[in-house]
Amino acid sequence: MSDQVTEFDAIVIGAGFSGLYTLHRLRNEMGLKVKVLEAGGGVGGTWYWNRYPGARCDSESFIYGYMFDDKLWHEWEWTERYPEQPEILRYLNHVVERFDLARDLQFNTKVTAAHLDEATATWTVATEDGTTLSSRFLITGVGCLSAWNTPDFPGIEDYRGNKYFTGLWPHEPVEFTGQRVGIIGTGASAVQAIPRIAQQAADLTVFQRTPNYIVPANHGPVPEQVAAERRQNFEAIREHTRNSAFGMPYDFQAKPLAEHSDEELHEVLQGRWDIGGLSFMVAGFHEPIFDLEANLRIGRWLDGRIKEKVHDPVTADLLTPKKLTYAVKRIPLDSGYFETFNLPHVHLVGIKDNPVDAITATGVRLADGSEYEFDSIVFATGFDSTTGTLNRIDIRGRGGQALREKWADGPRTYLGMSTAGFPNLFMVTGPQSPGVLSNMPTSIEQHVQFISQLIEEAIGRDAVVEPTQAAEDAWVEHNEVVANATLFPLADTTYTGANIPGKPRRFLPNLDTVVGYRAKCDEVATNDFEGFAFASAEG
Ligand code: N01
Repeated sequence: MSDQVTEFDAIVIGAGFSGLYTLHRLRNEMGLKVKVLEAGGGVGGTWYWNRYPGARCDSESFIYGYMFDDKLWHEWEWTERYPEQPEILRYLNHVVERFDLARDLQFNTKVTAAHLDEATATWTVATEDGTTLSSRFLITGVGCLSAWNTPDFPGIEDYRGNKYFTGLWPHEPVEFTGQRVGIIGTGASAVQAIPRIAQQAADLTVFQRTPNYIVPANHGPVPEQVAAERRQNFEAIREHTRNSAFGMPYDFQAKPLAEHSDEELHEVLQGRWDIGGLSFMVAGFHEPIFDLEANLRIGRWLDGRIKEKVHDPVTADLLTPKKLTYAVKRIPLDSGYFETFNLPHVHLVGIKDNPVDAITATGVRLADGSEYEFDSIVFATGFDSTTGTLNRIDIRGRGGQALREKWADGPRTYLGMSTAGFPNLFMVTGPQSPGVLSNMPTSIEQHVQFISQLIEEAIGRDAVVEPTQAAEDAWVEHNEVVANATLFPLADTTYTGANIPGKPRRFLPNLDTVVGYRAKCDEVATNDFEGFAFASAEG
């Protein structure tokens, strides 16, 4: 330990998309001494842990990657329309090699605390193995979906069968052949996993709390002609992606929804349905985000698709959302999800009004006393999204204030990248930035570029930098105003924190859109980093 370097210009927490690009930017381009600390045994962040069957990204592969380096984008060939989890890891390892990042990545190192020493304006970072390191700047690249949500089901520890968590899947292959399997949760992860598990299991029971609208992925190889056109149009695609609503190169329909007859609407929606993917929404209509009747109109059309796919009317009805859902809840992408419920060995159990009472030694018991026996249970119960991972680290700023205490009633940030009282601390895709409501690599690149500009400015002024209280207050209020102009806050979702018992109900992502948020950040940078205070590093 003694001859190891422990003092850095910058420490980065996390070696996913955020951490890798931050390292490249700060070390390779700005010449800083940087260390990246990563809890996992390799790069990937959420992709390192989420290895469940069927795990792949719902953003299309041609936009799910870094765009800051033309050569990197051109030299990497994704094999299919959506990148599968193992391929994303191969891509990120290629990035590591390409930019010589490995020497400053430290794996199997879980950060437990980061405390500010105000006198020296340094951060002291503690890890689970008892090591401490220090740095002038601290950047969190912890991702929005890294704090697994394991519901507090009584008896979970006593279950004698195999337990799996989608967000913490074993590295070795998991075999369900011949087994009775139960799965709790029907979010985006479960929608990917269920058809694959059903192929192996002798009997599969799906416990559903809330049904969701789900759009076909239409996964498969990308035709060579399409790939060639994209290669030719890379610069236009990049511009479009960066200047779009959700970090995807699509635009909403120009003609208002209300001006469509039912026949015209059917034609547009069927066209988008046949193409598949998240573009169903982001190249569809924007009105359902703001207007309940418009939202329910799309919902009714989607109800019809569920009825077409699911043969048993009772099951189809159970799979059909009964309240505001479309667009305001993350749309999972489907590769045979609904059809899986037509298989005789697959059963759907609604648990909205009959919740899980306990996990027993042999399976699941519901509130009405009914019991189910399983060889394996899969918990696809999601994440304490956006704030969970940050709050699990004991981060303390000025006066020893804990970040989790400051955020006890919900996160307070400026631009989702900084928070008052925590100088020289920057968050990539933090709360109140577009985060999970955008194609992550697009947002990550923009954040890292902004943060590194700010760090450069602080170094140039020999200063510590943090947002003013006034700028933070205004940003928090602005986020609420923008969110409250939409239907998003009305739905019980991960965006509002409603999936985690006791979590304050706050709308977590910023809704200015990727292009609007980027414009705001650019304006801040142009106006001498308006809203940030630079103080002498001497204290
Ligand atoms: O988690 P979720 P996820 N009792 O929170 C249920 C990203 N992602 O891992 O809806 C019973 O969506 C819960 O029910 P309800 C994507 O951003 C990306 O599937 O809260 N059930 C829900 O059905 C996504 O948004 C990709 O009522 C309980 C499920 O568990 C995010 O990850 C792929 C329960 C959790 O669904 C999270 O998706 C997959 C309880 N106590 C995921 N607690 C790609 O792009 C929770 N549930 C690849």
